[in-house]
Amino acid sequence: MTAVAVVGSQWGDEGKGKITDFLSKDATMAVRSNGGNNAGHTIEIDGKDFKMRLIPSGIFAASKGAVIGNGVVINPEVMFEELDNLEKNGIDTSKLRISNRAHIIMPYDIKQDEYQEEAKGANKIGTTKNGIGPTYMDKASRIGIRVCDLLEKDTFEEKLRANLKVKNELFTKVYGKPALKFEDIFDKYYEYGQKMKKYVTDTSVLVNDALDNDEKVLFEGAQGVMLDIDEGTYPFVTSSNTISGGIASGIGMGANRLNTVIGVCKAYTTRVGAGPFPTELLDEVGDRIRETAHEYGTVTGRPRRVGWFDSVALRHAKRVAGINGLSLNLLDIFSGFDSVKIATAYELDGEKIDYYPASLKELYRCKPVYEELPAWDEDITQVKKYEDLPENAKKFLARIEEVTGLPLVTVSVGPDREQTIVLR
Ligand code: 2SA
Ligand code: MG
Repeated sequence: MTAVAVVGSQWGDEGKGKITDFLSKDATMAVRSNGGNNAGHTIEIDGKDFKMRLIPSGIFAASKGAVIGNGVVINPEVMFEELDNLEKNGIDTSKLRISNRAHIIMPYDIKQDEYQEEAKGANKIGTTKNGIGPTYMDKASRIGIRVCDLLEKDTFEEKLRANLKVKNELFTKVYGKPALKFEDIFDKYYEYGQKMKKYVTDTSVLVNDALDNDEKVLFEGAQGVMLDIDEGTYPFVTSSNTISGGIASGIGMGANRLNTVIGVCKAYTTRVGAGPFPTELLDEVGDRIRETAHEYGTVTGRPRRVGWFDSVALRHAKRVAGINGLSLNLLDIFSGFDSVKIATAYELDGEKIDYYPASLKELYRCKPVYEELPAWDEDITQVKKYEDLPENAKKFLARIEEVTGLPLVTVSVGPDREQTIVLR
């Protein structure tokens, strides 16, 4: 397999870092193609934790390059912080490559994210407030500032002046907030561009060349399919395509390039921020999962919403993202539970359905149809082989494969690299 993609198959935070780390060992290139610093996972290297938000985590292993593709939105400040931290710890960052077509998250985008959310009141999306949405808005309205623009002083000046006029009008007149000053942004961001220069190239050429040479390229998805701008629970989604189709456009390659799309999921489901969540548990079972698995945001510490495994959502994710293998995390959480549930269908207005409705109103009326399976008492955190799992754990996994129609590739029984059962 030369082109392998890892995508979140739920609402993000599925633990993509672990399988990514696992697969990057024999990849020559690691690529990010969507999102920005709204993503993030922690990678442990030689006993040190590295929080990766923007730079592909394959920077540690991929021999030929870690690529930030054109579909990514870049906050230069965050990127250089990340780079500095890596360098301070002796990690070689010279292999980083940044697309000249990627868009820059500007200070006004971060402000706009904040003001928009504030103005929504009770209807907040619950964004990460990193300016992701407004930057993709700028891109779609064709006023975005790309990496290549940052490198041309006159182009950058012209675009920044024009954009500030529009944004400041919005900030002062609609939101009643202060205007941003050209002088506070221009030099700083031009400097970022100069610092960035040595990494900048046409990354589409790099990635396509690697694939032409039959090298193994790992595509690192951010967020999850259910947060996809087109196929997720719109408008409670992020602003990029998190499905595998987003990889083709986010890197500049053919959609026929990908061989394998691994969907990462948990043995249950979580969601951060607002929006429909049919299998959500608002009871002590949900609290128990949250506490046992420590389901709190890594950056904000926000408690994550928790629910049972939802095969309706997962089958939707499988279809829209072309997932052909499943990597399941956190199976160990259910040790000591009496039983576990899997949603196999929904009931909508008294009728059983097996598709994921587009209408939010319908989604809010959906009641999951559950199948209940007995759990197990044994601690499974030291299990290395599938055969050694308790019978009920095996039955649970077999049922997940049946209801999703997907083969399990790995099952994780703990956070450590070694606590991974490889099935295929
Ligand atoms: P935004 O900031 O515009 O993207 O927010 C829009 C919605 O998307 C949700 N969102 C997320 N939810 C869970 N995890 C996220 N990122 C993971 C992390 C990384 C990952 O650990 O930070 O899994 O790739 C993420 N990013 C955005 C957000 O809560 C809003 O509901
Ligand atoms: Mg996370």
